[in-house]
Amino acid sequence: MIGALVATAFWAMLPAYVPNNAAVLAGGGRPIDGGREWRGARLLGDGKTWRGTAVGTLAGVLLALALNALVEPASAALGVDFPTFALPAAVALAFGAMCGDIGASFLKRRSGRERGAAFPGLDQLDFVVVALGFVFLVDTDWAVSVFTPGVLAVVLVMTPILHVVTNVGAYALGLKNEPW
Ligand code: CTP
Ligand code: K
Ligand code: MG
Repeated sequence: MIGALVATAFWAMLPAYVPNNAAVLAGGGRPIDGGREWRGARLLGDGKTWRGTAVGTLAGVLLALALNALVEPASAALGVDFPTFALPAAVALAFGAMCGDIGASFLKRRSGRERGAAFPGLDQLDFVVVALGFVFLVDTDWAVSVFTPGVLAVVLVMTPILHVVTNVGAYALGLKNEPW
């Protein structure tokens, strides 16, 4: 029962989990804010780039399409009724994750935090909250059927744990400048 909830939560959120990690690998180039400042600090900072955002979003969408192709064998193997992703839902999850991360950087700069500074709580949940918000807006019936209260509860507990583990791992591998 809990295993099925965890498996469903992980499957349904994978298109939102991958973009931030893909952005770390792809990042660089022109910052979204073009170097502009607002109220004495960068609008977003050099850590939010057009290329990272585009590649991150694309990676999440492609992952959703790959999961669609695997849905039958995966469901049969685990005995779980995994959902497929319509394109609008996939885009909402992937682009929502990137927007949540960008929004968090905006808040970090407003609160005097330099690029790379930690903001515990926000760092671990920003992308999930916006990804879920977007997908509930864009594909409401699908989102309501997939993200039941049980699945949502698992997402809120599991995401910070996965975030910490993947970021410490990326830092240890030298892919990321900070372990958060
Ligand atoms: N990245 C990017 N574009 C994005 C998000 C991330 O290019 N939309 C890349 C950047 O190279 C960034 C790295 O991924 O430095 C790590 O992402 P993150 O930790 O979110 O950015 P920070 O550099 O820590 O900046 P901030 O303090 O604004 O979060
Ligand atoms: K971040
Ligand atoms: Mg960071």
